[in-house]
Amino acid sequence: MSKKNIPLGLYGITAENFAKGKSNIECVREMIKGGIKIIQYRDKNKSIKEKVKEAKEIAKICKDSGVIFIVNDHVDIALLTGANGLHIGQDDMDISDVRKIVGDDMIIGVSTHACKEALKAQKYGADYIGVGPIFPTTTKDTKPVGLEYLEWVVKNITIPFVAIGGIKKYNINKIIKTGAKRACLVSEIVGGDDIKEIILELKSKFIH
Ligand code: TZP
Ligand code: MG
Repeated sequence: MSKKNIPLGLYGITAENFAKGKSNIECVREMIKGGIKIIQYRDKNKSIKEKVKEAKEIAKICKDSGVIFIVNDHVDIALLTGANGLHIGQDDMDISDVRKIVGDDMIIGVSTHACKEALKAQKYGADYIGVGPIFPTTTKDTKPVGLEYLEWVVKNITIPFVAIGGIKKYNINKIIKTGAKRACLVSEIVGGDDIKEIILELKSKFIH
């Protein structure tokens, strides 16, 4: 299997604010118990010191479980923790500059909200893109792009992509119907009373 394989199915992201008192570490452990194979460490509130501590711990948990570990925003933390990947947004460094820093083996993921951003990410060497927010969400302050953009990506983009934003148990079928093979549900998973149970239920909806 390529070192850059992006697993099909669910993509997990930490979000302590939505996790009903559970820590990021606890959420990661439960997501892995549910069978999630790729986890992104994302935290917009903690100090760098706290993020480094947490990221190191999550990196170890992921490594011990054979789960792909991605760091959001921080190229330094990704390198420091030996992460498999770095996830960046549209206002971050250019992909080609990130590539120069992280080398060829690290996965680079890029959030996209429009066709031209997806094409650009693909052209400049992203290993996967995030596609969304598909539906309205309170987890991120970006306006929803709708299913049409996802449908366009399914038809026109050849690198792996992950649908994200406002996806819940009750609407994930709309995502799957487009032909998308990967989805990220942030608050629906970490905010669940039983994270493992929710993941098992969601996973059963993906037929590969
Ligand atoms: N990027 C696009 S939408 C989003 C991110 C990180 C948040 C998605 O969170 P939720 O709770 O699944 O709507
Ligand atoms: Mg970012």
